[in-house]
Parts: sequence; structure tokens; C-alpha cells
Amino acid sequence: MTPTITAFERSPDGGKGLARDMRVRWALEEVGQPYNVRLLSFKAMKEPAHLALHPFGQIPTFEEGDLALFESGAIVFHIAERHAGLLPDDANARARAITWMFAALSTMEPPIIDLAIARLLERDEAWYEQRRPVVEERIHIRLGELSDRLGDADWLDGAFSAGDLLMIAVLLRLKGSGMLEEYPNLSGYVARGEARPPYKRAFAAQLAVFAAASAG
Ligand code: GTB
Repeated sequence: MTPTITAFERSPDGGKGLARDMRVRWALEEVGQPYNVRLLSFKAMKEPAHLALHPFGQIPTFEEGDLALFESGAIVFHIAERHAGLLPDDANARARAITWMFAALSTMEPPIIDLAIARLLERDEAWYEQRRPVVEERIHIRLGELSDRLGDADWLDGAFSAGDLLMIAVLLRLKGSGMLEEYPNLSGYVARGEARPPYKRAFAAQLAVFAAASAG
């Protein structure tokens, strides 16, 4: 059965692949699972039909038969469990890869999102210029720690896994900010992820949606 995911009808990221459907698309491409996409307006995301799938009225969601999921991390985990290619067979290696999935979403992503929100919504606040360096410092600390752990390895723990997929998806938010570029091994790590053909296919698919919306 072909799963259906949801994505923005018109992503505010301008086709940069920063919305969280991108990580789900990438996971599906990695395992070779074709998928359908249902595009949603901001209004439709808050209507009952979508709220029945996603309690917070967001994208992405994932539907396959009678299974409906929300939360990009849970969706990527589900894909990785049901298909070969994103989690190692060895039980301990698999547990470590899952640990990296959680690290991406619960340790690395929050300060990165805090900065994005500050830039987007708090720029006009009197305290913005005081808060910004504090938020940036939190990101630097985490990037430094991650950089130390990655060292000169290609991936976080052996072969490419769902842990790398989520970590790279999270780090991509910093691309071009100058912060990621201060850590050449992390920049290289992100570039290796972007160079993977499944990533390229996923990126092209979301860009095509943006291009079509802009043309229409
Ligand atoms: N924890 C959830 C998950 O991982 O799935 C978070 C889902 C989420 O934040 N979804 C966002 C959404 O639906 C889209 S991805 N927002 C609409 C709403 O809440 O009403 C976040 C996102 C949005 C825009 C950009 N961008 O423009 O660069 C990047 C990321």
C-alpha cells in the first residue's frame, strides 16, 4: 500500500526543503518506498479533517492503510523499522542509531528552533539583541560537542542511519548562517547527506511543489 504524507501547499521556506515533510520524504526515498503527498493550506491544517490526523494541526502526517501517524521523528522511525536500510540489524547498533534520532530531535533541534523563532517573531522586541547571543551560544555549545563526537567519521555511528538522516535534517536549518560553517567536519557531514541520491530526489520533489505553487 502506498503511504500518503502531508506537506505545505506553499512552503514558507521558499523551496529550501526546511519544513519537516522533507525528512519524511528523504526516509521514504532511502528505503525505496513510493509515496503520495496531500498538500495543505494553512487553513486546511486547522480544519477537523486534518486535526483528526494531527492533534496540533501541523504537517507532516503519514497514512498507510488504517495507520495514521504524526510527528516527523515517529514517522521516520516507523519507516526505518518497517524497511531495511535505515537501522542496523545488530541490536546494540540499532539502539545507538535510535539514540542519535532522539539526540537530533531533543538535544540539537530545540536550540536551533529557538533561534529561528527568535529571528522570525522576536526581532522587534526590545530584548531581542540581548537574547540572540544567548540562544546562539547554546547552539554553538551543541555544535562543538557534536563536532567533537563526529571527528573525521563519515556518519555518527558506523553506516548511515535514521540517526544521521534526522541529525542532518536538523543541521540543515543552520546552513548558510555561518554557525555550521565554523565546524568544517559538520559542514562536510551535512554535505554528504545532501549528496545522497535519495536526499536529492526528496529535495527535488518538495521543490517541484514550491515551483508549481509559485507558477500558479
Ligand atoms: N514536532 C513536529 C514534527 O516533528 O513533526 C513539528 C511539526 C511542525 O512544526 N510542523 C510545521 C507546521 O505544520 C511545519 S515544519 N507548522 C504550521 C503550524 O504549526 O500551524 C516547521 C517549519 C516551518 C517553516 C519553515 N521554514 O519556512 O523555513 C521551516 C520549518
